[in-house]
Amino acid sequence: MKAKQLVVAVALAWAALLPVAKAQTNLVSQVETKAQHDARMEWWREAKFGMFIHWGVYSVPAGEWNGQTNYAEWIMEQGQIPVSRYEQFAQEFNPVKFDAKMFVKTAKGAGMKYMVITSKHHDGFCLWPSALTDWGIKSTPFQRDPLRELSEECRRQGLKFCVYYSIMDWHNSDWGTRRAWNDVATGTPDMDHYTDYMKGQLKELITNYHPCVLWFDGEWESPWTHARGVDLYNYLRTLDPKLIINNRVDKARAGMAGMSTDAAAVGDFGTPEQQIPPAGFGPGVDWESCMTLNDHWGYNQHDNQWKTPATIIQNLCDIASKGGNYLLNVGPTSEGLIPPPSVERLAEVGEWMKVNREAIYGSGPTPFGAEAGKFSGVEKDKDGKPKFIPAWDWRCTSKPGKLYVMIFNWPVTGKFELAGLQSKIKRVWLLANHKEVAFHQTAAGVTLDLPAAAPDKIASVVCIEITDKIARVAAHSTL
Ligand code: H79
Repeated sequence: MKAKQLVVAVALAWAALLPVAKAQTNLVSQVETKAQHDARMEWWREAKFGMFIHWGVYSVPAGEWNGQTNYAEWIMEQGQIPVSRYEQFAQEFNPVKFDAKMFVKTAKGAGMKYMVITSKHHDGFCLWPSALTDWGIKSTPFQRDPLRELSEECRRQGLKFCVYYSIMDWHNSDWGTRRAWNDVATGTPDMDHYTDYMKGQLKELITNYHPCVLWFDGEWESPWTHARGVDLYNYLRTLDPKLIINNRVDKARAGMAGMSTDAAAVGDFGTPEQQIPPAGFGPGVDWESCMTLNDHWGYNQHDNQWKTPATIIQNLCDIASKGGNYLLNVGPTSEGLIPPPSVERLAEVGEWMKVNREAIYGSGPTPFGAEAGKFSGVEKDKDGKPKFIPAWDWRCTSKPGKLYVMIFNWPVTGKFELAGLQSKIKRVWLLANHKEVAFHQTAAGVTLDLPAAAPDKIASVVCIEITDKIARVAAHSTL
């Protein structure tokens, strides 16, 4: 790669900060103005960071079946476990250590603003006492309702409570692609009947627990159709006009990249899974990257591949700088505990958020373009030649009149050059200690005179206050 790289950041990055109407082609959005849509999405856009919870009867085998140890919430399917055998796990699901207060406190302590819990995963097991099936918490020794406890506790502690619901159902007799090992199913699959079941269950969830988001999944198999997705989306919005619904309610998701490919698709936000898009998607496109803390969603007793606090915090910065939300997963045990390695890491994220929260909540994307943060552009080798420092060096978020530069690799020279910034700077300071940072602004950009040592070993945030409402950034060369 050549040392000199032209980064074309201007037009796109500039546009990323301007409110531009999104083409709304789906049925419901036609009766919702842009202002109404923005009002409905407001808390979600502001929140930026949420907790995903994958919890169900699969936490009993804890990833292990027939000598294999790499399973989790897909264990029934991947192990081809006869459903009658799988059902027996319910008798061992007795999470007496479950404490909604601790769950919510753990999320809140990490700086998360919402939680999304699996009300029903692909195995069909219901984490609430549904009147429409016995397959769920009702068939366990645990005669409590985790969704009620969590939704009430979320309300008490000021978190938004949301639920995941799988469209695909490996247990229900009516799901159209019934598995050969479903030895409890009877009759012939009937998707109309199944859709009524789903609607009945979703009505229970909305009426009883008032979720703020419905997070669908398992939409890809052929029995689910675009028409069913549109109908379901409209039905749910009728039950609760404020509800936010992800794009997996429809059929247009481009695999794990997660964004809808069809303008006619319904759904309020895109859902990249286990990945962060290389850049944002421009104005008017809402998205949320969901990711695991180790290598599984559901609890796996053998999985110790925990991400470091640095990775988690830098992922959060990266996602925010591209205009997305971060939905970070925990997989509680069958005793009802969030694994301690998860709790420890989330606490570290919380320490960072305590200091740097204003760079994340309610922030907009970087005006410099997603590529700009790859190089600081000021490091020189001993011969005075420009030298690359490791990729993904810094990220930036924005708010009216402010830029937040989140530096991952502190420049050894203490000089940090932000090429291309044209807005007049009023003041620069470090969030970590509120100390002012001297700066030198020229037509080419600004050089910050940082202290020798990074105030935060993972991501130090510099706030740049500018006189303009929106950062003006020129096309620039980073080196
Ligand atoms: O709940 C967690 C996982 O159990 C679930 N989604 C997260 C949030 C998940 N479902 N499937 N997968 C993860 C991986 C499956 C991927 C595939 Fe496909 C299904 C490959 C082919 C069919 C999705 C649809 C990707 C391409 C088409």
